[in-house]
Amino acid sequence: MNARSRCLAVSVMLAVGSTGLGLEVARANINLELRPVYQVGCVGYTVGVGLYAVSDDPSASQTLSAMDVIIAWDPNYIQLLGNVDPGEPVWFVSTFIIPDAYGLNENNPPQDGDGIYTALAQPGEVVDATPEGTLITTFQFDVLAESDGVPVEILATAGDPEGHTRVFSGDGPNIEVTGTLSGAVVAGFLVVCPGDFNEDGTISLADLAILLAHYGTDVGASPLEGDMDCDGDVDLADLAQLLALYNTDCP
Ligand SMILES: [Ca+2]
Ligand SMILES: [Ca+2]
Ligand SMILES: [Ca+2]
Ligand SMILES: [Ca+2]
Repeated sequence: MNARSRCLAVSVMLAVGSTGLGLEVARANINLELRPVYQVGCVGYTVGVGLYAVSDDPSASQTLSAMDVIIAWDPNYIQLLGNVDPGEPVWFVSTFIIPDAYGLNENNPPQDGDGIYTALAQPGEVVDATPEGTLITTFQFDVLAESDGVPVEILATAGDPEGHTRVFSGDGPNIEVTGTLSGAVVAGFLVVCPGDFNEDGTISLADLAILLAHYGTDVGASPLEGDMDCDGDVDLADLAQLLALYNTDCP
């Protein structure tokens, strides 16, 4: 039995199972999520948007062998710089392949607001998608302009001819297990006066107090909460930058 007929046989069995027994027989799927769901980046700095594969079975991981993921963003506000993989899993392929079959990757990384990302597991290996979510890769964007928030989306389909976002199971060849797709929002914050968190025109004790109140925040700190270097945390590097500007006025 070749892969295609095996695939058909599985579909037929599932169809018979669901109608014949009146049971909900569905292969569990792998959802794709972009995280964090919302973040503020400073104009001129880089933010990371993580692509996660999430088992939709809350009690069990599922395996995957490959995926194509179409992402879309507003290039007027954020610019794709590429993607950075975590140390684990180690992908065989993890990039925006050019040329792709759908006219989506006019460049690597694509710059015009859409692109199709491909991940392939090492030959003969599979990758677990856990219920909590497995980080596949992190898309890096430069924040170009101020905004209340622009979406980074995962599109089900795009391109000409039409390409699809697809996740392939590690259980066998050509078994698609694409679940739900959910995106993220990136806001752009323009830092007018670094260190002036209360926006009164001077860097003083009130600003230091704000920084200290948020000191130790690991992720999600806003640029007005003491995050001087716009990396989302409030740590010693931020405190040092504030102290270097302490008791000065905004330029
Ligand atoms: Ca494109
Ligand atoms: Ca101030
Ligand atoms: Ca920081
Ligand atoms: Ca830091």
